[in-house]
Amino acid sequence: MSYYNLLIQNKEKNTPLLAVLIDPDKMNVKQVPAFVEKMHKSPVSIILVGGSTVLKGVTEPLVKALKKHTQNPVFLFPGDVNQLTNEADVLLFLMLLSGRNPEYLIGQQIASVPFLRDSALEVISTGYILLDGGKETATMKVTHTHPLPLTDIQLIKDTAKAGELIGNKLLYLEAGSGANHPVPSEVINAVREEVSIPVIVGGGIRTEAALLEAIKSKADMIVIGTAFEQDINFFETLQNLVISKTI
Ligand code: 1GP
Repeated sequence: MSYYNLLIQNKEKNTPLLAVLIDPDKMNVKQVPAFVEKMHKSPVSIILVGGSTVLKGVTEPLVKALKKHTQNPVFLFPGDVNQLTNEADVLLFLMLLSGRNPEYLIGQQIASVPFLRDSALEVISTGYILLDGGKETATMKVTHTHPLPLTDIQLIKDTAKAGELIGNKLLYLEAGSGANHPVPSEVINAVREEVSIPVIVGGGIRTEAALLEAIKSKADMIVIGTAFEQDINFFETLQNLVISKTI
């Protein structure tokens, strides 16, 4: 079964999946075994790998090391075409729906076709919506785009719906890595009611309370990066959460 079908099946359970985001610039292959050991004792079931700016050539060895130590699927979450590798399981094929920069709407996607044409990666079309997280994030700087304001829920819903109508299979609501505040639950709920495809939420989730908020608002997948980067023991705070481990 495809990972996308597993995500759809999981959506029906109304219990989110938890993913850890690893930035290949911030973890080296030697750190992988200890990281994976902690992850296996936590409810994290998916590993996202990617970043806004990642040095060429560092993603593939990292993914290879991860796959050597874990059965958990690795989803590429690339900031650009240089982060593609066949060592992963899935590619979140991102379209930056919140911005108006053609390079991140279609340019990088076309540039990746020579690689993808002969790749066995499962490609999942993903509408990426950058929302105001209270500070300037790397994604904003790299893509030269502005996030959508949280005050305009209608615009956020319309953007999400447009993504679904275009054919996106997933939506990613992003407050930005290291955001001051995560995507509020009313925004997650509004988008989830608007679309029928799974909704991923990430950015600025650093506390158990913030995570509980995302779980309560029924995000289909919750992504945490910085909190694990800063403290590998953050995994231990997650033991008793109601998280799905379907994947
Ligand atoms: C960033 O949504 C992810 O793309 C995770 O954000 O690093 O703030 O957890 P954090």
